[in-house]
Amino acid sequence: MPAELPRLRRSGGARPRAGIVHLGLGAFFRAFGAVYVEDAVRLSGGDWGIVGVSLKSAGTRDRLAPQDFVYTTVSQAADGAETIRKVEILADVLVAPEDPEAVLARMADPAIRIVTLTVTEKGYCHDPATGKLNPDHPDIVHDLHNPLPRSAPGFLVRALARRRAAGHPPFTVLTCDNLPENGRLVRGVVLDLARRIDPALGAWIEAEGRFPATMVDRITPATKPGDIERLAHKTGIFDAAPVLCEPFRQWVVEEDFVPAYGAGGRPDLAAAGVELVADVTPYEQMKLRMLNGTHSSLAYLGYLAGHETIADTVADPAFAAFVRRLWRKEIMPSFAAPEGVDLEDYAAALLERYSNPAIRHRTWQIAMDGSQKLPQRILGAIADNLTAMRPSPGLILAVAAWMRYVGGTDERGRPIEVRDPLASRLRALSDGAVTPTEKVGALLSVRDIFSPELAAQLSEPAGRAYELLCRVGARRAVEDLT
Ligand code: CS2
Repeated sequence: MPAELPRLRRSGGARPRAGIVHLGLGAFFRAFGAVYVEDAVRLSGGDWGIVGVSLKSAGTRDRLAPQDFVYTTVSQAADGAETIRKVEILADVLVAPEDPEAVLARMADPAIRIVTLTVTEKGYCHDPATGKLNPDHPDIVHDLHNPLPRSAPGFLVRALARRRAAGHPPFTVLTCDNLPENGRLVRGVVLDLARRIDPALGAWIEAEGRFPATMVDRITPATKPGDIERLAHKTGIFDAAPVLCEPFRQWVVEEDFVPAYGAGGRPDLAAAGVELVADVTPYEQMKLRMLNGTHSSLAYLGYLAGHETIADTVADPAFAAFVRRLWRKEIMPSFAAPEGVDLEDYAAALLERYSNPAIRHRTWQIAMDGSQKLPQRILGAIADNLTAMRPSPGLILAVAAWMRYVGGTDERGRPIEVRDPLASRLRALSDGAVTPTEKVGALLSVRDIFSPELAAQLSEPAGRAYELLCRVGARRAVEDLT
């Protein structure tokens, strides 16, 4: 820390009174949900301070505590303009592995009416291919028999059990992760775990609990040490935990909160620009396929082609043409757009967002956890195209690029640091096979990702795409397709 600079601090007064517990206090939620909630409180009031919970490490808490849990967001426009904002909505930060009891006690407090989550895809301990709880997940096995949990589903279930025992209504569970039908998914996982612990608890959650679906969108690259220093020099104040983000943001939320609290059950999200709708599915499908589907495609192919960020990748004309083709020919025809949304406009806006040179969003960062992301981002569109007899050569090339990527060696023979809960299994399958066809066959046999039907249909075209990637490299393969 530049020792001479003063530390960021609260503008004055006490911390806000908490109404929300948030599980998974990463950069995304701090640039997104926290900002919306703070806007809603500024405009309409209410006790909606947020208690952030880190489920793994103490790093975020340790950086935020000396500045009273205040931090800055830096929104970076394409022309280089930056909007710096101080966010003061965090009421506290807890670290679950240090003190799970404190987390449960907070979640059981009736002042908490909403629990929001950004625990990433793998945090739901589900099977990505089916969306159902994985009862063999080590954290779930632990949480089934221990009242002090480790997993996000475990904390939700054990906290809801305490509220039921105390005669309080449940909190609304508001998931903000990029999962298909995310509300339904988290509800299914919670009910399954609750029933295994106590069927009566499961029945109570089923009757009283609410799990609205959401569509969340704001590109938030990881903060690097250089960003922290640059901001300190620019503002003259040291913030150890700033978050960088793009100017764009969109939050669509299903209007389905725990009724017992009436109008006091949520902040005035509409005032803050949140779209409250009866059915989020069309928005969610649009965002997962149009944005996240092309993000992942560009991440694997771009990484293999030697591009460091998404902006670098789409600055390459071959990739810009490729992503336009993906949208128009393979993704847009695969789903029904939300009413009133023009998908051509949506795609054009996405390409502009990707091209923002101020946002250094690494292909490597987006490539993480592909086993948890592929089904909802890419495989769903391929499956729907297959049903409609529409070819998906670009999406299949992206799947083949993921297969190359998890093989762990890039096109120049250098090792790739693959981060994925299935990384070692995927690596072993790839290493254990010899020819491209055998490697593709081995990876398609992973049932956590590919259904047997899809695997059978992908085997031949993905084998060819993989072989092409090995022969001509990712950039040429992308160019050839367009
Ligand atoms: C990205 C997303 O890291 C990733 O996998 O695709 O985090 C993406 O930036 C956000 O969903 C944008 O809203």
